[in-house]
Amino acid sequence: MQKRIAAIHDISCFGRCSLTVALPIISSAGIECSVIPTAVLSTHTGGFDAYTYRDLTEDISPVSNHWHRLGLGFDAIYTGFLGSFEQLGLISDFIERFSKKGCITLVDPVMADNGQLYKIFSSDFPKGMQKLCEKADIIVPNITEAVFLLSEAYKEGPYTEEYIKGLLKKLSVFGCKKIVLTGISFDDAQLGAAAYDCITGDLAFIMETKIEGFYHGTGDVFGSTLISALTMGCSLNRASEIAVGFTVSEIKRTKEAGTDVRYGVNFEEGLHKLYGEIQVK
Ligand code: PXL
Repeated sequence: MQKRIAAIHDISCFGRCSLTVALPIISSAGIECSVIPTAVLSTHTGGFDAYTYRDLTEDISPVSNHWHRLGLGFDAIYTGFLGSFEQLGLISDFIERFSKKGCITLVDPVMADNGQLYKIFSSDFPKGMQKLCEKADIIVPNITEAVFLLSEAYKEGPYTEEYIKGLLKKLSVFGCKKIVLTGISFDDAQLGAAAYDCITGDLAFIMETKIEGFYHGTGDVFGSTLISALTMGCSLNRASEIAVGFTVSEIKRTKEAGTDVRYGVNFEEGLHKLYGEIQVK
């Protein structure tokens, strides 16, 4: 039977992130993608002035209630950028209501990057996000989000293996089963992710050659690819390899084209590769 994912993110109308990334990637994997938009913005918040912002907090419970009455179910729930502090609780309730047995809940604690909390979030947001992470099977923080979840100070990379292992161990106390920590580096040449199984203790580093430049929406390209691969039955390590590989190849194409980094990555021209790669034989 065809798989179905509920993707809960904002719609940034321009700039390739959140739902404008999650929908096409999940669909290209052959998975039905239902959406709950958390906010509508004219652009994402990274580098554009005077973007519009419509908070959709009031719509979440009515959508959830309607879906409940329809008896809908999901093979995975994938959450990202939330539009208000209150949404943390509403999405937590949504997860309790809709995560049936076998449903994979992936929480991307989108709130910070490069050592900084996004300006639109209050300083108590990370504590609230920690509670939502406790509801997840898998969390996919970047290093900045990991230290905010742990109330630790941010350190610039490169990192030592001990430091990364320490972060993963501390994050695993939240009770999730798996963690994929993104944006890790052990030297100046490579960048990648750590895939950690909190139950078995298995840890894999998936590293690729670093491409200079900070491209927006890459976390969403990564998360959408990861949840698609996991939903189709890939192991954590295989799904992480596919997600790192796809994200890096799409950044490469964008860098070669010389596109403004705020415009996100050209993943559209790589989507045709995903379907075949994600199917488990
Ligand atoms: O890609 C993360 C993201 C999602 N949504 C909005 C953002 C960002 C990152 O800056 O601003 C609105």
